[in-house]
Amino acid sequence: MRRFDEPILVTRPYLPDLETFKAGCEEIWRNRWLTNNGPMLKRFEGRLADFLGTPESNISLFVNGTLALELGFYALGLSGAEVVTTPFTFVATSHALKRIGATPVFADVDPETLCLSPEAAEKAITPRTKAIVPVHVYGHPCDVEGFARLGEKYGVKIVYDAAHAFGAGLQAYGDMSMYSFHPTKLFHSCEGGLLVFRDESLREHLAELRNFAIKGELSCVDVGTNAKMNELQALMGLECLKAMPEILASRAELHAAYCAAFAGHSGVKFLDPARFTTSGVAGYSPNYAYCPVLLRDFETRERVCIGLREKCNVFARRYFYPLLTDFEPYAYAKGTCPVAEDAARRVLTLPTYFGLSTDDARAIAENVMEML
Ligand code: T4K
Repeated sequence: MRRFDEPILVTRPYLPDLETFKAGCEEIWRNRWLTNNGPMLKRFEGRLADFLGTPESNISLFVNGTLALELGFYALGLSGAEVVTTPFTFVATSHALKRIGATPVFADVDPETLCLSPEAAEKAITPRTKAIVPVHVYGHPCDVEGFARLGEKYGVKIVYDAAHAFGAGLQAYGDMSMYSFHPTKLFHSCEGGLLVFRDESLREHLAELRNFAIKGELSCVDVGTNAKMNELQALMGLECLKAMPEILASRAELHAAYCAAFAGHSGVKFLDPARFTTSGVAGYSPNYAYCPVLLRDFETRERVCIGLREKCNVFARRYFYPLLTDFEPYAYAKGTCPVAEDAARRVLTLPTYFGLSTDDARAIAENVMEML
């Protein structure tokens, strides 16, 4: 069993070259402009649009992913509606719905990706349903074609929580997608959130909503909030964006190293991140933002998770356990999604980040196998 001298955390943020970052700070100092739609923010929006191949008129930046989701849901008119979504996610997905007065209706997940299943979602649709909110969980692409069919058949919006999926090439799908730029994501801007939307007429409303919905000095057109990204965040995002190819390559390498190290072990099940990826045609693929494995049962998962901490100094995490429906605000749906419930009790997300070596990944895998 290998004990690491320094703690190995589930993730570490990519950090750009400090001297280049300082040069960007000097520019901010010269501008003496720190937030409220500043020049760094505009440059960052431009570079993101280029990176995604999406017009700037169809994207909008926010201070974090949660407020981006909340304002996106609000701008799409989902207040008061039922929205079909997944319990296998971070609490922010459902919190953002609840906070605008929508009701999350939970449907089960696909066992191979742990993303919302279109078949299960369809069964949960009622006349009050206005949207479906799937999550590209761990950066695994959802069955985007299946959801597009549901959107058309029932006339409901498809809004992706793509918090984990930046760089996976999924921006052309759904009415809207939200990317989180939190430091625990493979790409970040210290904190941040990006909305990509199909209807460009939303851009102006979203820009108002993130700035209190004030218009000029003399009018206020809606109940907005303060969700503006500041200039230092935008600078961090600009610098990290330069490294996206290396960041993506390192995640894919680590995923391959873990797969090879565990190859054929009956006690460790890998998901199928590329299950809904029609490579070459649609141009999207998993970004391997996280490395989840399913262990045999709850007791094994707990033993391995605690053993890694205590014996090996490795801090794997149980994303996403407890399941949302175990939490008080969503307990009304407890017991309704058996696939998600089983996965939450068996999942362990292993460390993966730019700077972790494939040798370290192999050593972590060997430690796990010794504890099975
Ligand atoms: N939708 C989904 C599906 C999401 O997963 C999230 C966020 C959102 C929406 C909302 O997006 P944001 O509003 O966050 O943009 C983390 C993050 O806080 C959260 O952003 C993320 N999902 C969630 C899955 O994970 P914690 O409580 O696990 O974070 P924490 O502080 O324990 O950090 C995790 C590991 O990363 C630790 O081992 C320490 C390390 N770390 C963390 C930070 C912040 C660093 O090494 N450096 C750092 O700067 O929630």
